[in-house]
Amino acid sequence: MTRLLLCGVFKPFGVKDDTTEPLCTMELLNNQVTREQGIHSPRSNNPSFALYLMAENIRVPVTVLDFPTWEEFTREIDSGSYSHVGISFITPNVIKAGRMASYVRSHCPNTRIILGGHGTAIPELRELVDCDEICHGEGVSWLRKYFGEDENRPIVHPSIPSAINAFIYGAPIMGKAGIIIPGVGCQNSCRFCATSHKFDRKYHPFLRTGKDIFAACRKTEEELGVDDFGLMDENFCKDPVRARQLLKEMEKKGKAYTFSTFSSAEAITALGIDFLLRLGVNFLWIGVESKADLFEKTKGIDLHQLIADLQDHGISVLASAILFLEHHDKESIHEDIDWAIGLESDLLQFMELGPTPGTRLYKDYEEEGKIIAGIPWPRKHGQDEIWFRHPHFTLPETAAYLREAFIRKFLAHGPGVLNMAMTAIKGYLRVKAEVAERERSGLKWDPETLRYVPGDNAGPDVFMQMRLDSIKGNALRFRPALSAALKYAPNRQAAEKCRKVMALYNEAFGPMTIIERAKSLVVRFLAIRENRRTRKEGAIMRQPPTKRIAYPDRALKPAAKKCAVAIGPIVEQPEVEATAQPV
Ligand code: B12
Ligand code: SF4
Repeated sequence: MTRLLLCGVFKPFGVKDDTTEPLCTMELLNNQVTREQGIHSPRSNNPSFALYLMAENIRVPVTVLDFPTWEEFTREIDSGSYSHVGISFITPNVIKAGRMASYVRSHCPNTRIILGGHGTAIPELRELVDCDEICHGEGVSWLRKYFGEDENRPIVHPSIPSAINAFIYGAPIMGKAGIIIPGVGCQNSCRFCATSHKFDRKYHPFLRTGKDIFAACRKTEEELGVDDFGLMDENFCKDPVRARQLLKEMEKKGKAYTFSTFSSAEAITALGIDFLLRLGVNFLWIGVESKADLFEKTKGIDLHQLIADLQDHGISVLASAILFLEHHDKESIHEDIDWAIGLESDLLQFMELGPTPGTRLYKDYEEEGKIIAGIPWPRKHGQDEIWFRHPHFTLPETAAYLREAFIRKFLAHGPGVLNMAMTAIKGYLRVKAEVAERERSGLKWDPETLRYVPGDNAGPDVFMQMRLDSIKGNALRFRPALSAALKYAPNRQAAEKCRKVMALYNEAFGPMTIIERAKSLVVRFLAIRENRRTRKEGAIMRQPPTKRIAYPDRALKPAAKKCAVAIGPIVEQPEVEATAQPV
């Protein structure tokens, strides 16, 4: 009988062994964004979204095994239950994928091995990983075709949390968000971009309309009880029609969901801040890359102004910049680092230029003989040393530039979490005043021009009043963390900023309630523990918990037919319990 195991690669991540590297942990903020911020760095893992999306959308019985230990993986294989094993991996994890495939081959020789994910771009993949099939692109349609199913069936969106295992100052983060995956790929086709090239420099939508996205949000809200979502889309604002439909749908149904997403500067500018705010965007990741206007997406845009405007309206910005670009020498790299810090985004990611297979950059560098042979794949992850010949930098010195850049940002602007609190509270006060002013002067929202225009009997803006509640809720999430931010402030500037933020909270909401004070005390107490542990152990390593879900045989059930986001039943089998955290 056909039965598929879909799994990610085995943990642990981010340790020094022959399959992974210390700066390749399974964490976004702590590893790549709030790196070097110590106890101030928020911690979390993200589920491997692709596994759940694919499992939900094929009819053969599937089991998802996310973040297994080696023992959990081999136990699953030893059960002999699977005719097919699909392994999802990115390039730095190819050795792990290879080991898993060898185990399957030697213990279950009749099982077919399918590889998918970004790691499939590795040119010599078949030498490194024993396999039968490779899916180079989008996995849902590939698996449907492979198992002889209808490729064009509507997508069933899975209900999954955006992050798990989340902590701040050692305290568990209570507020939860769901993840929505509108599509994969991006048509902007920046030369270095792995995700754009993986999907043939095209956008591949799963949720084609705003209504589809809204339905996915509703489903996730019902199943997980969340109203805040990460929109896992490389460039969400690039499809303004769909974004407008989503707002229309939310207004019609009286739902003021909130969103974090990725978008390029030109697409954000085209939609405008009034629109984004009304839509509920409270966090934007913008690739600013470099002050040398190298990319179409930032050409002619005043990024400093754009980021300040977004922040003034309560939208936190994570800007990302690339180091070791071709024009960088020992002087200009510092100019670029200073420029990126000078944008004053809440959070700032520095990544090294990484020629990854499949991209135009890789092809050019390969032809020019710039890729250095013999560097193991696990080392090519972007947070340590570069792996190509740069005219001005030796490999070993590159890691220090990156570390320095993170430290400079931290010392200049303080903890990322404090910056986000500042944006949230300033934004709340500003938006509240703007809504009141518009109501006084009779302005109303015009969905055509995406502006506020004079209107007859405009009356109260009911949707923006709801939105204000969500902005307030977002701001209040940070309040209990502020006293820990103050206690461990890295310098006087950061401490002053923290006091200023606390004063703004008092101005907006009055003194802390008893519950807020209790929460704040708990965070302070847990922060002491976290701080002691950090001092004793150096960096605290948190591994993601294992998740195992068996999906039923949907071939026996009628196809979901109502709408693009059809809801299929998930039978959650007993999970392999979260393995003990190596804390
Ligand atoms: C979420 C995320 C993470 C999470 C981890 C999530 C996880 N559980 O693995 C965090 C933040 C921890 C993270 C960390 C890192 N990440 Co990351 N991450 C992403 C991100 C933003 C989204 C991935 C995602 O879910 N996409 C949505 C799903 C639906 O798309 P997908 O994964 O591509 O899957 C589709 C296909 O690839 C295919 N498919 C995938 N698997 C399989 C399996 C089978 C069997 C089949 C048939 C098909 C198939 O079908 C899917 C549906 O179409 C991507 C960028 C992006 N937008 O994709 C980067 C990305 C994957 N990350 C990347 C990198 C480099 C890293 C780090 C190495 C960075 C670092 N130095 O810290 C670390 C490595 C962590 C580790 N130890 O493994 C690179 C990978 C480049 C490459 N060539 O491999 C990407 C592409 C970013 C980039 N543009 O450079 N990451
Ligand atoms: S805009 Fe962003 S996602 Fe799109 S191609 Fe450029 S770097 Fe990639």
